[in-house]
Amino acid sequence: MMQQIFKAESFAKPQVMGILNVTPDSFSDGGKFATFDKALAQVEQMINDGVDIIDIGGESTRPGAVEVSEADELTRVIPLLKAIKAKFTIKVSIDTSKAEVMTQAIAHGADIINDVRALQNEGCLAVLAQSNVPVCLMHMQGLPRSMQENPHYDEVIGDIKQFFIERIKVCVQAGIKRERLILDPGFGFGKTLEQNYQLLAQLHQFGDLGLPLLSGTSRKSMIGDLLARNVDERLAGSLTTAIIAAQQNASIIRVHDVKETVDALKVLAMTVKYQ
Ligand code: 7PM
Repeated sequence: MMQQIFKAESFAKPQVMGILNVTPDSFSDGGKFATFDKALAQVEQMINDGVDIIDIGGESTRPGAVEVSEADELTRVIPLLKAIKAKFTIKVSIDTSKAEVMTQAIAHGADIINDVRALQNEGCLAVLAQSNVPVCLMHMQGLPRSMQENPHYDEVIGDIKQFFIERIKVCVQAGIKRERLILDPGFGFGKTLEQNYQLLAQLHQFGDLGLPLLSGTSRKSMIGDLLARNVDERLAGSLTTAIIAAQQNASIIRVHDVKETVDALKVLAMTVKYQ
């Protein structure tokens, strides 16, 4: 097993996706980048730090969160997407579950649609079928409001793999090419601490689906609860999870701390040729 994970040709350096949260209640940036100019400055900083993709999220999906209206999400996301595309040359991913937000995002040059609801909301499959944009299908058990109350799986890896197989089938039937899909087990979305770490340890098991994997653990409770650290004290834990995911062939690592993650992944990449 280890042999397979660490074989040099089995993984290239993953892409770093930098989180730009534009919701005022964003849990770890605390509304720091609430204004437009500050968001653009944050994008420029992430680009200088070596980011590959900027992920813009207009809807807070934090456990216990309430829903954001379509109008609010459009107002938060679309002008920012337009400004980033006008000012910089960088890939942008839009974190949304709403068909209308997806439509407008694609029309304004979004490079990836990142959907924590895996295109299960009304109209989403049809919107994506009419485009050629890659889409990240994330697994979530339950809904943000209550998903952490009592997560249950027969077998966490097997259950999530079944979910992916089903969503891949539905997407392909709707006219979304398989090659456009990215899979994400959804750390923290209806999983206990133990389940999150089992998923992280066994991420490579999703490799047989033959699609790129995205891993998003940055500053999450699985780190904070294990270490008893506040959100501003989770960097070491976050970097460790990024490396563990990268060693198992994750294609995209979604993070808050771009500079530090890029450094950590460069150190890892330097060892790959000797494995
Ligand atoms: C508050 C708490 C705000 C938690 C935001 C979050 C993922 C994602 C999020 C993920 C993909 C965060 C989460 N997490 N999209 N969006 N994968 N694909 O920690 O793990 O950023 S929101």
